[in-house]
Order: sequence, then structure tokens, then C-alpha cells
Amino acid sequence: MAERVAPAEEHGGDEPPAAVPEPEVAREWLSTMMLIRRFEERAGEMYAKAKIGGFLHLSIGEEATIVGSARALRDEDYLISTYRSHGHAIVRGTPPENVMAELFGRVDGCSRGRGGSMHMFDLQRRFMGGYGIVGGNLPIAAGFGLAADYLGSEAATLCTFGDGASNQGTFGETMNLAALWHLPVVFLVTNNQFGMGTALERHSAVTDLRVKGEGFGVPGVRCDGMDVLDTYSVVSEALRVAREDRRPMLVEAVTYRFRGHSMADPEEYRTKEQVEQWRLRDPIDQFALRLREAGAIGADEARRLDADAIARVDAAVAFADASPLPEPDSLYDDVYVLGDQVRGWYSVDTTHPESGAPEPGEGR
Ligand SMILES: Cc1ncc(C[n+]2csc(CCOP(=O)(O)OP(=O)(O)O)c2C)c(N)n1
Ligand SMILES: [Mg+2]
Repeated sequence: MAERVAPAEEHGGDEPPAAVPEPEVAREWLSTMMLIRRFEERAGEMYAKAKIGGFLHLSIGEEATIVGSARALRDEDYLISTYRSHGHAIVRGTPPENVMAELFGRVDGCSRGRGGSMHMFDLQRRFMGGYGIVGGNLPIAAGFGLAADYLGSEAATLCTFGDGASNQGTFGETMNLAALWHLPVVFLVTNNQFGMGTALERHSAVTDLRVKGEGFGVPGVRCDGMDVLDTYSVVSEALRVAREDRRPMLVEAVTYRFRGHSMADPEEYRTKEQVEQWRLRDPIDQFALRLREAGAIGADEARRLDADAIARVDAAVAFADASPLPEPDSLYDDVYVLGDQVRGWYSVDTTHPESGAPEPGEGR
């Protein structure tokens, strides 16, 4: 059986540590990681109080991977994620109020309360969701890459998915097309060591996930997903290659989820000791310490930033609670594309030209 990836081993190993950014930037990264952590903790509590229905997947422990990778993006770039995506919406700038309202199924949710936990979405901020199908977001990311080429835009796409998703057929299919068509996409495999209750070495024959795209023509690199600085630096370079050289890249971020797969997980597949061992490398504590040592934040600043994060999450819960549920009459809104909502050959009866079928080349 393959060796499992051990915490603190190999990643970041002998390499010089990545540089600390300007204090203002560093503080923003730390606050965003804290906001995601506090948001997730409250979401778990709200689920226990039955304020949230359906599934709930928390990303506690994965904050450095989320913030380090997303901060390497430009505003015009696209981010697409999985069902574990509250943090991705927040890091992209969706107000936590609207993320919490989405969890509560309320009209002010970022998907108007119709998506819930797994279907966060924010087109304005180019956060393209939230997908419940494991590996389902990979081909869609390739589509964004193809669209960028087609439109002649400089936008790159960052597609995050799990270690388990790297076993899906969509992984190989997408790697092949992305390499063949020179798509500007960075594929970020968030290796949190498990696909539900199945450990990496029990679900993947190749546990060195960064090499899994190579046979398809997609080179891979690895970053320490518990270190926001390393993640930022590795993903920034991968995005540069994707954008400038028009070559897709695979980045493996080695991290860990401190909580269960979802709220319904008895966690019988791992020991408390293993979780404790990884908790010693808590990405928020590590980064706060690094910033204090570098003099980028004062002795008490981390505590103040954390208090701000808690207050912001309190406000998000109050906002979500006050937001109404969607009207029952609106149940079928946005389910079907009707009539002339989309002008294209597929939305009109082309056997009757008078029905409004567009001329060739029209209606793209
Ligand atoms: C196609 C498909 N198969 C199975 C599932 C059930 N399922 C939900 S999450 C999950 C595990 C995925 O693990 P990973 O890709 O490592 O992501 P993580 O949950 O660790 O973030 C599975 C099997 C699903 N949602 N979609
Ligand atoms: Mg996983």
C-alpha cells in the first residue's frame, strides 16, 4: 500500500518559505481566513438548530488553500468549486450575509434561497458555483477556458475539486481536452486526505496527485495547502502559465478537513490522534504566528481581527433570520427557459419560421 502523505513532511520542506506580503494585504488574508472559519463554525451550529436543511459540508482546516488560491486570481478570472464552497463564495467577495441567507433558504441568499449549501453562485464576482456532482465542475471549467479563448479575453479559470474527484472519468476527459485545446485553466486538487470516509490510499492507486494529469499533457505541482503563502505563490505561477503560455496546470494542495465530511459523519474512519496531529498545523494559527514574527501584525491584532470575524458572522445570522422565505407561488420560477427568454434555434419552433426563429448567425 502506498505511503500516506504525512503532515509537515515534504511540502514546503527544504524550500525557502514564501515571502510575507505587505501588511495590509497580509491582514486581509488573515481576516478572510478567520471569517471563513467563524462562518463555518456558526453554520454548523445553525444546522444543529435546524435553521439549515439538506446537506452541509464545512471547510474548516482548508482556509489556507481557499484564500491562498483565490487571492492569486484577478477580478475578471473565474472560480468554480464543489459542494464545499461557502468559503469560496466569501473569498470571492459575496457578503457572508447572502451566503448565510442561502444556507437558510431565504430570498436574500446568493442563489435566492434555491440552491442551499451546495449551490452557492455569484456571477457578478465570477464565482461560478457550487456543484453537487463529484467531478461535475471540471468539464464546465474547461468550457470557461474555451469561452475565454473564443472571446479573446485574458480571463483564466481556477477549478477546485477534491482528491476523490480525481478518480472520476471527467478528470481524465477534461485534462485531455484542456491540454489539447491549450485552455487557460488551473485545476486545483484540494487533497484533504479523504473522499467521504475513504482515505486517499484506499481510493486512489496513485497518491501523488500532482502527477495524475501528466499522461494527459497537464503538468502538475504541489503546494502546502496549510500555508496560505505557499499556496498563493504556487497557484500564482500556475495561473501565469495558464494565462500567458496558454497551458493548463494541475496544482495539488495538501491539506486536511478538521470536521467530518458533512454534518452526518460519525468519523469512524480516522483516529482522534490523526486529527489532533493535523490541528497542530492549523492554517490560521500558523499564519498569525508568521505575521507576528515578521512584524506585520501587532501582538493583539489577531485576536481583534478574530473578534471582528465573529461580529460579522453574528450580523450574517441576524440578516439571514430576518430574510423571508421565497413565496410558494415562485416555486417554478427559474426552472425552465420559456419562450423568448433565450434567442437561439433550440428555443423556437424552427419548423415555423414565423414563430421567430433567428436568422443564421443570430441569437448566439
Ligand atoms: C458523481 C458522484 N458520486 C458520488 C457522490 C457522493 N459524494 C459526495 S462527496 C463525495 C466524496 C468526494 O470526495 P473529494 O472529491 O475528496 O472531496 P471532499 O468531500 O473531500 O471535499 C462523494 C463520493 C456525488 N456527490 N457525486
Ligand atoms: Mg477529499
